[in-house]
Amino acid sequence: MKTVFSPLHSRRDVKTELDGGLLIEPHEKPSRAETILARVKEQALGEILEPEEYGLEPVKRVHTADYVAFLKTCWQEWLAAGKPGEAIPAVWAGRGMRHRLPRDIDGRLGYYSFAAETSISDGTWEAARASANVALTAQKLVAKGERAAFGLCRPPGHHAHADVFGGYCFFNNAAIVAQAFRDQGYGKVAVLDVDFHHGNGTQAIFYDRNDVLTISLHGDPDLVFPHFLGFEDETGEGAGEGYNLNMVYPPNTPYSVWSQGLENACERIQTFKPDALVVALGVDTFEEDPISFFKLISSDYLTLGARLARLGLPTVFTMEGGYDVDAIGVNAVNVMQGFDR
Ligand code: SP5
Ligand code: ZN
Repeated sequence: MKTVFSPLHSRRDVKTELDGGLLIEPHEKPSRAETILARVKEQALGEILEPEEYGLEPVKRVHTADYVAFLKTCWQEWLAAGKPGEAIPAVWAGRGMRHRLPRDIDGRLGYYSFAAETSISDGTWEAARASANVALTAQKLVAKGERAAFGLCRPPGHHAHADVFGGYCFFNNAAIVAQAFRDQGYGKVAVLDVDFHHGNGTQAIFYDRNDVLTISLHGDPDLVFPHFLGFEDETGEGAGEGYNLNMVYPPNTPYSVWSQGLENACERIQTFKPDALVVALGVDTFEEDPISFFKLISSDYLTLGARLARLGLPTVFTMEGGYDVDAIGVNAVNVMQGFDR
């Protein structure tokens, strides 16, 4: 399988993540992508390509123009306001307040975000743009006839809504790929999200549509991030009713249990008969992941990849989460090797 990778990912290198009341070194850090790339090379998975430039048009098919413009200038606005640290949202429109875009940067950060753990600094915009280009280049490879392609995206994307960032995500790479397939004439697309966390952004973007099926297996949002979306009674709305599927699992879930959800997902995908599949691939389901609570082991990722291959669909993988950097390369590449085998 071919891998798409951009060295520009390293332009996102924030120093802070608000966690446990402290500003810690971020879980979502450059070494994640470098470790996966090293494993791709070590295993000779296949050719490694740099992304092509697709501009902002395919990004704006799923994100609003004002949100994209905000991300572009956010860091400069923050600096211009004379703030000493990294840009961190700290105020939101709570219940009873107005969802109105303020002029001040603190207000604007809150308006365009849903969580405070995702700091912004110099280079975040460039890295997020490159990450979307990585995803779109992987999509193009598959549209041109590759059976599958690995978009080694960083930063990740699946938590980003049309106009909201958070969960380390800015542009929803999986959604951008799904929409690109649609815009190129693929009639139906399925997005399967196997990251430990709910793919809230992807769900929200396609919630009222029946041309993109969204499925996510994840830790119970009653217990973990993103807390306010991802429950099993969220099944889609309007034309999209029946085209969103959430499966939630408790702490210590092993592959033997999680994979029953995967089977459900695969059956739903087969009924849907999509023309392409996007896999939002997080490996934070790993037993040693520092912020998650599932118990998948490294060999499970080979089994996962093999199962996805049996769907027999043109498939684009977008890299999402996974924070045990020592194992992230083996686990992510195992999915690809299981798929190719
Ligand atoms: C793409 C992705 O996987 N995003 C995840 C974002 C999770 N953000 C909240 C993290 C909270 C971590 N708290 C960890 C406490 C562990 N002791
Ligand atoms: Zn995750």
